[in-house]
Amino acid sequence: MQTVTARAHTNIALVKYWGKKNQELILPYTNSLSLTLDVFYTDTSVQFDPLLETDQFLLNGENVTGKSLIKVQRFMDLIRSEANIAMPARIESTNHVPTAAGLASSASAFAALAAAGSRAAGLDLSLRDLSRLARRGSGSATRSIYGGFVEWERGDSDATSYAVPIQEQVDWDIQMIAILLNRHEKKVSSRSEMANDVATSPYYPAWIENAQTEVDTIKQAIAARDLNQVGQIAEQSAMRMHALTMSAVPPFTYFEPSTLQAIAKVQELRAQGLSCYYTMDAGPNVKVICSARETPQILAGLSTIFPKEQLTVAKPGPGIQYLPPQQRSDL
Ligand code: 2P0
Repeated sequence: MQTVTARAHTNIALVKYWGKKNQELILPYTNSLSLTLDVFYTDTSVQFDPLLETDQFLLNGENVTGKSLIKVQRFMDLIRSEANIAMPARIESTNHVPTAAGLASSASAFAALAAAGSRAAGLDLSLRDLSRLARRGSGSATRSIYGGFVEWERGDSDATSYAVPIQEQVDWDIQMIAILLNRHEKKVSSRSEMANDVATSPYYPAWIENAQTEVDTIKQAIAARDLNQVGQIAEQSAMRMHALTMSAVPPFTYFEPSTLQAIAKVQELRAQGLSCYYTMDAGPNVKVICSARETPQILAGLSTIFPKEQLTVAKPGPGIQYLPPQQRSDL
């Protein structure tokens, strides 16, 4: 059967997804809203092959086994069942995202696998159905099907939980600076930590209650192209999410000392009149929301404490793309 290659870009949530009401279907308690980025992406090729005994998965040229392979095989089972085929597949992924360092590699990984896998199996899914399929691999992947600003509507069933584009072509000045503080694989997965926070944080009901207001307000701010309002809500949502980890049993934080240093620097630059805001995901790394116009000054400020190699500028990026095999970046 034919080999299909897809590219998906990662996304950073401005209003975070944190907690599932259905673990199996990955249905979240709340809506979330993200910005897809241009520089972090995954290329994935899938070919179904009746001669294989089992699914094979190569990530960055290395054979993947164990839990990660099982997660991918289960996802491929969803595709096989929908396409009514039984053949194993050969899957090759190249990640242009620091894996598991809090830069949401699972978002681009499962979005790319959903797109390449479904098409290689002969399915021709709509973007909405691709988003629903990607969701079954990883919640944040739901949003990586689209470019620009994207909302994940939580829905209440497999059929009604999917992403919708809010502003695919971002025609105003907003971007991010990713501060890479730690490349190492995180010790506590977002999947297990968010489940524990739902179960044990006394603040979880308040998280659910506030989320919709944040989504509604940030959508107005995006429509008004108001960077300061977008940034304020993003900071609020990030800090509330991290407050859930700190208020769980046992208490936990993804923050490292350098995370707090970065936050303090962003606050200092803002006090100097620059429009910059921070957000953190399930890891210590900090992403700074700012304009391209002020990025040189913000980079200069950040580089007083972080080496330039740790600072990556990312612009709004596109949705899912299919690539001819020769366009794969690693070939
Ligand atoms: C988000 N994160 O909205 C939130 C904010 C990290 C912090 O979605 O269990 O890998 O696969 O659904 O999507 C990261 O968690 O978790 C995430 P699963 P996922 O981007």
